[in-house]
Amino acid sequence: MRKLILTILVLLGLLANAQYRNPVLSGFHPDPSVVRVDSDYYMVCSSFQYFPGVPVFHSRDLVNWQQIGNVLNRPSQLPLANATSSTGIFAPTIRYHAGTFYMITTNVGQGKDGQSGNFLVTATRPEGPWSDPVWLKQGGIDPSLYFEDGHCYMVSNPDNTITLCEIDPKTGRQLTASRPLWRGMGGRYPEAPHIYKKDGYYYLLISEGGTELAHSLTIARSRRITGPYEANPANPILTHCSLLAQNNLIQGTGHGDFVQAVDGQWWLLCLGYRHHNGAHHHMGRETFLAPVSWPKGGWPVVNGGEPLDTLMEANPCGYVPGSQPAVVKRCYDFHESAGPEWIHIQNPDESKYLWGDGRLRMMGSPNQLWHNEQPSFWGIRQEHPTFTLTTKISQFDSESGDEAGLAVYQSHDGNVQLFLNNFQGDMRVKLRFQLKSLNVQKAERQIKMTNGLWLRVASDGHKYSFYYSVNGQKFHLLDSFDCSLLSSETIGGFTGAVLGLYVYMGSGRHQSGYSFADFDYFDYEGR
Ligand code: 6LW
Repeated sequence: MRKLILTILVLLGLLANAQYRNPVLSGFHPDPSVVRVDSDYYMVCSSFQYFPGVPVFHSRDLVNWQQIGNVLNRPSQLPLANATSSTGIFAPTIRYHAGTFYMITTNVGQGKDGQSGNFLVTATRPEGPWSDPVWLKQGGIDPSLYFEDGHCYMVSNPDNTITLCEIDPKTGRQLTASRPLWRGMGGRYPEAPHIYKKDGYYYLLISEGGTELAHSLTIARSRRITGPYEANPANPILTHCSLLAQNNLIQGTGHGDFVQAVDGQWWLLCLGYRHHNGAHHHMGRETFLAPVSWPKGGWPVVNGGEPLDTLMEANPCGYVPGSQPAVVKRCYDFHESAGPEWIHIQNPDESKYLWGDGRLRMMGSPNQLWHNEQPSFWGIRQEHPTFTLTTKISQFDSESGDEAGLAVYQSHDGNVQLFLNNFQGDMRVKLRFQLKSLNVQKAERQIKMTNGLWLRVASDGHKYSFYYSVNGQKFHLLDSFDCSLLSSETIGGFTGAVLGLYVYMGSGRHQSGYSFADFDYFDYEGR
């Protein structure tokens, strides 16, 4: 019966000349790792300095993904005190073995005893709860797991060398010495290793070239897991650093994981980024999907050897053509839990975020967004180049120097704030950007707040525009900025834009209590 349904789905897809749009997970969702359990797929991504960490997504067709939770949602699993931007959680791997889900990753600069450290956590359900960390000895980043015949192998990249050891996943004890396997084809940063077994070969998929324009996927294989590994003569199996792909909107493709679908077809989920305004990307590294074939001779070929595109002529099993939404609306009115997609910068003080009764009351922090020290901030990733986001501040209990508003936050080194400021008892709306050592106030208007203040940020993919309104009907433009101001090329780092609410106590009132702002809603529409 199941076979029949699968065949019908495949035939329907062929008839429909199926296409899907890339990225399948847009916005700052890098370093994807994927696993299939029966007809369900689960994917995880990196989360860096944000809490909760390691978002988990579910899909039935590899194209449409829904976030079902976060692997690391307790401070005991994810200590992030003083995690600077782009430290914290690097690339995770998700695997499933004998009824247990495993997620293995690195907490950079924030691990056990303040060191970078690799650890794994386990769960019986992908949405959690996940265990506390089991710390591992082998260093390097981008750890991955491979299970076979009662053995559990770990690979990572200490000293820029893909290295293997056997571990006891229950205790974290290392059972065999760390053994170098491969250094790639000579590109910088050989990383992101994953092992798969097919037709008697162990395949070792890695990335090299760095997570920028030269990023590449390369592969080697061996009859024994411990090697020696021979490199694919046709490496790299994916890169957009080629004459063929140089003008492609998608760049930096690499860091991927294979998965075999229910119908036997293989797929790659990998990261890449979309350039806007020339050679800049501000939405971080996103997740792309591509078909993988294994022609005779046994080396995998990604997307028939062609570069990836935003429109892919391929048909994952179970995918219904046209089912990717063109418009995504997310209206949060704070009556219920805000959802797993909401993130804080570092570990939050939960008592500062009170929601319910249709408003979010956020207590201020003495730390500004550029301080890199646990500001009061709560937001979601910018997932669409074109979007509009509106919020309303209905109450601002403040003293002179305090501020509350909206921020487009790429890192502590690059963010834009649109905010209400108590200036010696007057209410002012202001716009400011932080760009490395530049801190510039761009606009200021004195306002009368009777019904509240509405703040809006909108983007057409090229610039961010910032508006305010005192009645919720007529919005006034304060200023616009080129999106490349917040790009990874301008600021650096591994993260992309996050859109959030924040409250800052510049007044010093925190010594006697808290300033707070009430936000009535957070209304996001992306295209
Ligand atoms: C990650 C590495 C990489 O650990 O960037 O693109 C690092 N690949 O594999 C941070 O995401």
